[in-house]
Amino acid sequence: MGRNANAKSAESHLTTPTRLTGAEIVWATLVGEGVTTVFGYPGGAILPVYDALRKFPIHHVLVRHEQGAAHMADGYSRASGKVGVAMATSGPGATNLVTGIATAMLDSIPMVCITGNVSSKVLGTDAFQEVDITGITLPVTKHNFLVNKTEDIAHAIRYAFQIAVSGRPGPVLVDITKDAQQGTAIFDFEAAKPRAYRPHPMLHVDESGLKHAAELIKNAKRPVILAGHGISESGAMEQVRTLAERAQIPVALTLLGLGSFPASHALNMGMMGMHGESWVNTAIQEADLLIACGMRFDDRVTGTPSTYALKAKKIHIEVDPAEVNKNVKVDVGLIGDLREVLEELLPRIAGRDGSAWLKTIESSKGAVSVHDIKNLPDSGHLYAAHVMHDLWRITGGDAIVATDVGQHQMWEAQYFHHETPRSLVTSGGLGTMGFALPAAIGAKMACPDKEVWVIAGDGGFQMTAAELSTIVQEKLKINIAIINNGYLGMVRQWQEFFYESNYESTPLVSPDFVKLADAHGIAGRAVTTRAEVAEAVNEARKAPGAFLLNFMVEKEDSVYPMIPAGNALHEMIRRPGKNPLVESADDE
Ligand SMILES: Cc1ncc(C[n+]2csc(CCOP(=O)(O)OP(=O)(O)O)c2C)c(N)n1
Repeated sequence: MGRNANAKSAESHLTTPTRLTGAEIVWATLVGEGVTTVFGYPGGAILPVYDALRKFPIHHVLVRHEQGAAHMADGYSRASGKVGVAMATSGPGATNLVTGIATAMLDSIPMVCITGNVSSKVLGTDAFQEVDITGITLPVTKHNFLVNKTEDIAHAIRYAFQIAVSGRPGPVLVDITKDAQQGTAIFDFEAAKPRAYRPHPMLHVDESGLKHAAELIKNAKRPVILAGHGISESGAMEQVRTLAERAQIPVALTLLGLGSFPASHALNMGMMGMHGESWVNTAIQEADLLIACGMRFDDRVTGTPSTYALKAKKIHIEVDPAEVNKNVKVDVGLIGDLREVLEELLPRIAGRDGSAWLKTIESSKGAVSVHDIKNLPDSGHLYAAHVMHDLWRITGGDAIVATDVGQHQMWEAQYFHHETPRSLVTSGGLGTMGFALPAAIGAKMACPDKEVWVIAGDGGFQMTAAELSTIVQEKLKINIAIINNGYLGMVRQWQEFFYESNYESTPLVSPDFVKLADAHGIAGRAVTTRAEVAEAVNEARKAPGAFLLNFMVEKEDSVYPMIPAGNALHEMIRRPGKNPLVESADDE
């Protein structure tokens, strides 16, 4: 990411010190930071700010629930690399942001949230719609501010932007009392610049570590690069690719790493972890060296840490020192911006012959196609994998896909092949249902020329479906694919595997989603067979406005492979093995 990618030379930017109200200072500072779009919802404690908006060249997107505003700001950031901005009033407006803030925090998304609060003279008195939002969000923000003086507003907002993008990115909240919004002060954008912010005093590339890492890479026989979200966040795509190609090292990706190394590249093995492919996890377990790039050894990726990659030395390149040796002990920790560290490391890496190891990995793909649902003959049933495959094929992969959380999210990761960074917008760390629809709105606002798809389950879609109105109000061309299996699918799958198929509270009654779309003025259709999928996808793409497809998929299909939580990476459950030439999907 180009850090501070919001920065622009805005003519509208106030360059001479001017007396403004606090509310005006909020917008003037945002304009100065290059913000053009804010997602929010008004209310009494932020009304002075909303009243002042008409004087500033910022587009405000009125959401239907503040959670939507936070996810939109998050999706805006994930798709563009810019800082997303969300706004809400005090009390319930502010608390409604919390899930979205936590979602951004867990995935290191730079975001600034601005909330109004009650006047400073009644702060702490349980005044109407008062909550201690800085207290509430303390554990889920990178930093937050309570501002109760007009003259502090510009500095707090500028500081918030700087913190959001520095080091490991994350969300920052600025809570501004109503009296601070109503007072006046001299606005001086330049003077409000925060002092240099150093995310961590240890943030430099360590010479002996670089030497040690280069030595390990030179001597490795079975190395694997673990590619994480830090690659796109630091803009290190080129550097990772050079490392992989020069030293002929295969690459395994985390969910949030997908797209940061091209899916079609010969060295790309695919996704690792709980629903990663068997050869990827086997390669990690057999590796003698792991080079972890901007990832944090999440438990969905490692399985039980005590069984994880025991034969491998480990190099961890990571911007946040707290992540190094947190979940997995490493041999070399290189702390710093991934792109900068790799630029220092690459001159020390010579060409290597990796052919024997690559051949071993290739041969372990052997029987895998037998387990691939895509290879079963058309039995008349519609499987989510087919939908993902067709969506990928028809769009040529050239779309931003925002997924929700659940089975469909994993099928998307398995069957929609991402070539470019920022093309998959998904909640990895927190796993937030309801994320997809608002995040897609943010992504479309950030990248209006891109084709944008929502892929959501019937459960998660209902959590934020009210944002369909926002799509219509903003006249956005967004395509929506609901993977409708009549269940909270991923939970049902866990019940099937680990709770004797006791489907407690997972069968789901839903509205007719096509009618729901219609009620909002959005066209749509239901799809029940595999044969219809391509035609329906094309119809959606050609439609002038938003379009909703309700894919009625096989109700009790499961995501395979699966490594049960607490197991080692090589202890996986496979799709029951079948010979696709003689057995049909009816036998499932
Ligand atoms: C806000 C929230 N509540 C609960 C969960 C737990 N959860 C994870 S996946 C899932 C089921 C999702 O069902 P659906 O949206 O229909 O998608 P599917 O798995 O069927 O593709 C649930 C309930 C969650 N991740 N987020």
